[in-house]
Order: sequence, then structure tokens, then C-alpha cells
Amino acid sequence: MKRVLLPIAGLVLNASLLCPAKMPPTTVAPPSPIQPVPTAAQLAWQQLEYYAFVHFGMNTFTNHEWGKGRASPDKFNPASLDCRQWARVVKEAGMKGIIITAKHHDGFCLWPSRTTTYSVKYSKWREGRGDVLRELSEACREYGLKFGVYISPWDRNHPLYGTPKYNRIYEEQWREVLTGYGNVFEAWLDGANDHKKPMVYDFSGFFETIRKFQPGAVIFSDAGPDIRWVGNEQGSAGETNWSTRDNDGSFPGFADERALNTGDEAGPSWIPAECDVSIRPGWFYHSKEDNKLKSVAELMGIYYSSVGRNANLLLNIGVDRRGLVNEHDVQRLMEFRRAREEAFGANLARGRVTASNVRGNASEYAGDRAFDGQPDTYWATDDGITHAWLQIDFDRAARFNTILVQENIALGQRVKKFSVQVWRDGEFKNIAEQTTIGYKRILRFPAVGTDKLRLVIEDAKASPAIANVEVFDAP
Ligand code: FUL
Repeated sequence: MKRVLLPIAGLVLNASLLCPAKMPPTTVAPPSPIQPVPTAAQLAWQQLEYYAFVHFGMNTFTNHEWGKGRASPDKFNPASLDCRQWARVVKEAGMKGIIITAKHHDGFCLWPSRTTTYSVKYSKWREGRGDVLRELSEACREYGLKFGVYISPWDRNHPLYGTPKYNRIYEEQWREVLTGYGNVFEAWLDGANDHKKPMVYDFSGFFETIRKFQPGAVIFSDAGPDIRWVGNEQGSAGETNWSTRDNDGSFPGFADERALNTGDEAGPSWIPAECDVSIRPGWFYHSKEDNKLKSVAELMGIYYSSVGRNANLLLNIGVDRRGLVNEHDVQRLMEFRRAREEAFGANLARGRVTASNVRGNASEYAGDRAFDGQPDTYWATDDGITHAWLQIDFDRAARFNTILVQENIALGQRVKKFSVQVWRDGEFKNIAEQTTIGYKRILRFPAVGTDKLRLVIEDAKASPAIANVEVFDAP
């Protein structure tokens, strides 16, 4: 049999190669984007989905969360610091990058800054010649990870803190870090301030400085400008989560947490949400918390309420006094990775795809484009069609409890309301209903067995553009 089939297959292949122009080139224009849309940097950032936060510094050695900036620099002395171990662990955990506390509120700098006498340069560690940012940025490059930095504006050590001159010191710290260590994907800052010595921060000056030295980086704070805080430290984005935001009147340290959690449907700026949450009770490593790490079930819950709700997940992990990701954290990270692989390893969405409407009846916008595994192709409807369905008739009856849906956000976030229906007893029945989709939405529901599934777009700001649909039977 084989000998007969092979030449025939070869013939078919050759024939199709000889007449590649069978399909007429389409003249159907893509849907117009609805404003606002993400910048290239925001789009690339969103695709990272999951990356690590590392709180490491003087607090690691003094057992504090908010050091006062008075501990001797000599206290900072990681005996066996190995940033390549961090990178290896993070990579194996399926995370895409690392954001490090280059300076936390205590003011201690992990690089030999010229702006202060409170840094690695003044510690005994490696006779003052160590530079954590150097090692980490190099390790990230080696392992193909993104490198990001958090520099706290609040500085409890710097003598000029509280005076306008400190704003320039802080900008200089950003300049040093953003010009000394290669590409930085995310510049992270909060609005933390000293109540006894309040500081009037020049945030627009800070943002300008960051833009000047790393124009490709996204800037995170509770008020953007590029990425917004999600409004809590539990890793939970709103069920409704717009990447659009009305940012007027908010600045770092002063923003409405409820609005940050959901975004604003009519918001004029594209500022998607990031969920920062720690795998441990605290942000810095404390050995007494070694048995208090979040369980795999808790981490999965966090994943569903962050990545599964159109936000990125910035998970903080424990680097201990040796300068290594602690064993407890390593183990939990790997268990979490396996749990995600089990949940999302086998996409069951295989079958014949139809749609209630296809843009210009063109194959390039047909329903099957949402099932082809290509993030750049998508199902789209004609202009003005904001209620439409996409149906898959499974090759084999499927049993599932999870659906993953993605919009093509390069065209803006469009869907306002959608539902999931399955064919049962001769009709389509609703099994789930939600509001926004955005870059990624994952819905869970009690397991159903069926041979037909419909994704119904109930309402949208403009004709929907659905890039991907996957279906899972997650444990
Ligand atoms: C907050 C800080 O006050 C906490 O210590 C921690 O660094 C958290 C991620 O951000 O603003």
C-alpha cells in the first residue's frame, strides 16, 4: 500500500505547487481599528503574560519588608549569589522575564550608583566590586528572558529625599540603570512616599527620563502611562477588564483601585493591567515563611483571575540570603508549571467551523482562522455586525470545562459581552456568559459533553475580531 500511496501524494503536492494562484486574491479590507490601540511595546508586553518579580536587597538580610535605610551596607552579603540560577529557574517555570528591585524604599542600590553611598559598592560583598544588575541582566540575556527594573521613588536613606533636588537624583538613578545594562522591557515604579518627610515627586520628569533612555520599555505605575496596577496585590483583575482607561487626575500613589481593577469601557488611553502578587506572604524572603507559600490551587486561581482576565501576571518569588531562589519556591513554581500544562496541554477544539457572518465572505476572515493556532489570523465580521456566532462541530464529541478566547487587540478591545453555548437535547444552551475578552479570557464551567460549541458575541464596540479559541478539559 505504502508504495502506491506515496507517489500519489507526491503528485497531489506537486500539482498544488504548480498552480498556487487557485484562490483569488481577496480585496476585502480588514476591520478598522477602534481607538485606543496598543503601541508595539504594549502589544509585545501583553504577549509575555507571565514573568517574575524578585524582591532582593538589604531587607533580605535584615528580615524587613520596609527597611528604614539605616542598616550598614556590610549587612548585604549574599554568600553564593547566582543570577544564572534565578534565570534557569524562571525559564523552567515558563516565565518570560524578571523584574528586580534595583532599589527598594530603604534606598540600598543593587548596582554601584554614583548618586549615593548606600549601595553594593559600599558593602563587603565582593569587596565592593559586585553588581547584581550586571549579573542579572547578563543571565537574562543568556537565558532569553526579558530584564526589568523597579526603582522605588521613596528613599529612606538619601539625604536629599524630601527636597526638590532629590527628583534629579532619582532621575539620575534611572539614567544609570537604563543606560548600563542593555534592554529593559519594563520600568516599574510606585507612588510610595514618606509621611514624615513628604516628597513632591516630578512624575512627568521621571517618565520623560525613562522614555529618553529606553524608548522601547513600558512604564508601569498605578497610573500608567503604559501599564497600570490592577488595584490589589492578590493577583485578581476584574471580571470585566478593559485595557482602556480614563487616566485623567490619577498619578502614582493616587488612583481609584476599583477603576484600576476593571479599566474604563470608554477610556481614551490604552493602559492594560498587571497583577503583582507574591508567592509568599511577604515580598522579601523570610525563612519563617518557607512553609507558607501559596498552594498550586491558589496559584491556578490567580492565573485564571489574571492571565485569564486580560491581565499579565507578575509573580514575586523568594531569593534568599545565599542569593539563590529558595528551594521551596523552586518546587512550587515547577508544580505550578505542571498544573498549567495539565490544564492547557490538550486543546480539544478540532472540527468543522462555521460562523453566522464572515467579513466580505473572505476566507482570510473565516471562522476557522480562530482555530488555526496562528495569533495573527482572526475571524472577523462585516462592519456593523456586533452580534454574531462562531460554531465548531467537533470531529469527535468532546467533554470540556474550560474555554480560552482571544481578541486581536491590535484592532482595539472590541467585545463587550459574550456567551458560550453547547448543543444539548436538540438546541443550543447557554453554559457561560461574560463581559470583556481582550487579549485573553479563560472561562471555567461545570464539565459538559457535546458535539457542537458556539461562541456568541452578544455585543461589541465594533465588529468583533477573534484571534483564537481553545477548549480544554482542565483538572
Ligand atoms: C509596593 C511596596 O510598598 C511593597 O514593599 C512592594 O515592593 C510592592 C510590590 O510595591 O508599592
